[in-house]
Amino acid sequence: MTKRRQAAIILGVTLVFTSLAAWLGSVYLACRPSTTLVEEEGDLDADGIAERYRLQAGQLEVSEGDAVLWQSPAAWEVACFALGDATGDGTLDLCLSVWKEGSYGHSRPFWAGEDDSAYGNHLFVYRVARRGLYPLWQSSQVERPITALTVIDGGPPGTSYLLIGEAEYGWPDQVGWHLRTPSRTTAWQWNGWGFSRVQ
Ligand SMILES: [Ca+2]
Ligand SMILES: [Ca+2]
Repeated sequence: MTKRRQAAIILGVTLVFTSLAAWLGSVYLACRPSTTLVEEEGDLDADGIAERYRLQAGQLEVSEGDAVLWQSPAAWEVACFALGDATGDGTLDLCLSVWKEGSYGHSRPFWAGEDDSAYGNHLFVYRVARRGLYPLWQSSQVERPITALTVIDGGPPGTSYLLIGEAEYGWPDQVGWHLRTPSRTTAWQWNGWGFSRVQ
C-alpha cells in the first residue's frame, strides 16, 4: 500500500470518528432494552443468505430462512447490537451490549474465585458460522455502561474499530440501571485477545 493511500485511509477513518462521535452524543441512552423492534440483516456466515437479527424487549433472535440459529438467554437483557468486522480479520462479527448478573456464568475461569453476582453491563462478540453462533470474546462487567455501539469496518487490516458511547453507572432499579450523563465517546481496536482503547 502506498503512503498516499495509507494517509487517505487514516484521514477517512478520522473523519468517520468525528462525525460518528457527534452522532453518538445525540443518541444517548439509545442502547437500552426497549419494546421497540430493532431489525437488521447481514450475511455474517458468508453463505450467500442473509440472516435476520431481531431485537425486542431485551431478547435477540438470529434466524436464516425459516431456521432460528440462536436466541439470547432469557436471563440476559440485550440492550443493542452491531454487525461488522470488529476484529479486523475480514469476517463479520456480531457485537452485543448485554445486561446480566455475574461476570462469568458457566465459563468462570478457575482463577476468578467465586462468581460475582453483580448486575452490570457486558460487551460480547460472536462469530456466525455453520448455522450457529459461537462466542469469540466476552467481557466481564465493563467499567462504564455502553450507551451506543457501532462497528467501523475500515476494510484493510488495522482499520476496523469499535466506537462506544459510555456513561457511568448511576443507581439500580427494577428495570436495570439509571445511567449518569455520558462523559465520553471512545474508539477501540482488536488486539488479538481483547479490545484496546485507541481514542
Ligand atoms: Ca448467512
Ligand atoms: Ca471479524
